[in-house]
Amino acid sequence: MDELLTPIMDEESPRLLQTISEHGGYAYVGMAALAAADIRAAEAARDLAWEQLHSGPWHSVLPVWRDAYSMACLHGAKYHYRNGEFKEALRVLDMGVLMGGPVLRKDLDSAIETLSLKAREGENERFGEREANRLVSEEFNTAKALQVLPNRSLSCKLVVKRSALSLEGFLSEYFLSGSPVIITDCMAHWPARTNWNDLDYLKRVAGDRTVPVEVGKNYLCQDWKQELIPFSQFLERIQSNGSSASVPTYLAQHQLFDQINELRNDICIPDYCFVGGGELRSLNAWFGPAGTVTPLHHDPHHNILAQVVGKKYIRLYPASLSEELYPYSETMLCNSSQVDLDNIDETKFPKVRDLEFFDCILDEGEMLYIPPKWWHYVRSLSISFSVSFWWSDGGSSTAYS
Ligand SMILES: O=C(O)CCC(=O)C(=O)O
Repeated sequence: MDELLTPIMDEESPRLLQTISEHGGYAYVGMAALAAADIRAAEAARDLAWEQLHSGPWHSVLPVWRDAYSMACLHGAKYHYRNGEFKEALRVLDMGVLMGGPVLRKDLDSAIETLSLKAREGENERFGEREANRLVSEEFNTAKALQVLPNRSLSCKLVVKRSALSLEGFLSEYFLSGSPVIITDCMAHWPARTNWNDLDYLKRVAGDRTVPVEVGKNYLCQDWKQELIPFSQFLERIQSNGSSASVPTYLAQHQLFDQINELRNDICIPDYCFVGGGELRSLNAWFGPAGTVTPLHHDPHHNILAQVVGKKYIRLYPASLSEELYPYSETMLCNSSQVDLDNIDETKFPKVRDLEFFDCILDEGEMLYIPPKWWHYVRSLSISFSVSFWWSDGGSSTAYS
């Protein structure tokens, strides 16, 4: 019989189950023992692990429960695979990738690869010669865009643009002095530049995958929430999200490229990220409709934000202006500003009004370098798909002003 192979789970199960019972997870261990042959037991085990994952703050969850969750997902996926329920198997495996632990990750990834190959069988005929069904059209009107942008947009200092900037130029003129720059003409060779504006391509490589999305105005708002949905549903939502009144769904700051190999193969890590001798920290996807807003905040890393599809407005304030930008005092939010740039309360935040900033409209095929700790506000002006590359400092860049 055709089976999903899980060599690591086969080897690691006794040790994992032993650890789980040492931590009192007898009900889980009982269910897991039956899970290979009984889908209801596999689902019950998954529910028990899920409860543990949600029993407190994420960092306080015992790591073995994350591996327990992966294990139950793998049992469920094996059952669905045997029954020819490939989409369901993929959904369960993605849940394991998104919520599970590291020990069984390789089994999850290779099972996903097997299922993706299965889904591709016979697709060449269907996806051969055809017109691309484009996600974003060329039309754009700056005057119209300005109507939705924060006051004073594009009236202060524009971020400098450099075409195909050399690594030496990047290091000496921007990286070492901690200054932002837009680099053009450096990502034309990425397959993503054509593939990601092709709706059929995105549906084909990722349609059945489960992804985490944010729903609501932005993460500082009360009604903001997170959901796990199929990527095909996400694509439908962003296409129907034309009216500015609707609440945007944003696939934001997600390590999508660790999850979906086909999309990882569409991008290249810019050489600029290796300048300074630091380490690449994370690659994140930012994919959503027009009107998504990432409120004013700063991050500790160097950042290249590569605009693959669509356009974004970005405003930057130097790190030296932190005092004037009223950061939240709570630890969790201390890198976010209390100032809503879309609606500044000047009585509460009088110092912001006349502050100088840099801004730009980042266009398809352009990369923006954001130095560490620089405050940034980002608003998408069309359907937009960007990738951020964060890397740490190797000790050579000193000026964050
Ligand atoms: O594109 C966005 O919405 C936000 C990007 C961002 O904040 C980042 O790359 O650090």
